[in-house]
Amino acid sequence: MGKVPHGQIVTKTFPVLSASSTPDIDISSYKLRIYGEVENEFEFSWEELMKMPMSKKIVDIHCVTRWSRLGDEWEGISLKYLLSRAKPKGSFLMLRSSYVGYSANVPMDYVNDECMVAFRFNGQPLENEHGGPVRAFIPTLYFWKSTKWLDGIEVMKEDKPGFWEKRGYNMRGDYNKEERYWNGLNFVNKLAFFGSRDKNEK
Ligand SMILES: Nc1nc2c(c(=O)[nH]1)N[C@H]1C(S)=C(S)[C@@H](COP(=O)(O)O)O[C@H]1N2
Ligand SMILES: [Mo]
Repeated sequence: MGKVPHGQIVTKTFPVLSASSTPDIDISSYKLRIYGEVENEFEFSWEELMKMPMSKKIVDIHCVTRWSRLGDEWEGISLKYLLSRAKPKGSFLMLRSSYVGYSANVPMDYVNDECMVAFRFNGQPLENEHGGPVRAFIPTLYFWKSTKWLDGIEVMKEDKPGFWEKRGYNMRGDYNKEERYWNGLNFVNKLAFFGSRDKNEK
């Protein structure tokens, strides 16, 4: 376990933070799309994903609302592995859930071996309210970057704000630098995106 970042409080509960209600995902029609600035665009079915190598990591998570959980076991497909198959030509990601219109931008510099498309938590299938059956897991950044009910990984040449980043959260969200809320860059983004929302975003 790493050290607790400045300004965080450790909890043993697992709060649910959702900007929407919890969607019901039918795995028989589920597709994970990897697209955008990539050499190989992919659409993986649930069956195809389940055949991929899975890894388990013991990792801490840090929410921008100041709770941290230490040492949970997360299991899923390495995001680095999935990206290596798509061959990115850009260095920023947008992690999307079209089910609820949520998105979060993540610089690829922050994608390490602990980042994954996650299915299991402490040995159990992820609960729906925590993003089950499938969520992004990006423990290198504040937890809002870990899109629940993930079905799209867009690779981008330029960084763009996601759902919370348009609403004043930090463009990067590095908890070691306490990058919580808006900064100069967010202000510019807010102006640029004011009134213009992605079609698949609420
Ligand atoms: N689709 C979706 N993903 C999301 C959110 C959300 O509202 N919708 N909230 C984010 C925030 S702010 C946090 S802190 C974590 C919370 O995950 P949890 O509810 O499993 O604790 O999910 C992130 N991913
Ligand atoms: Mo959060």
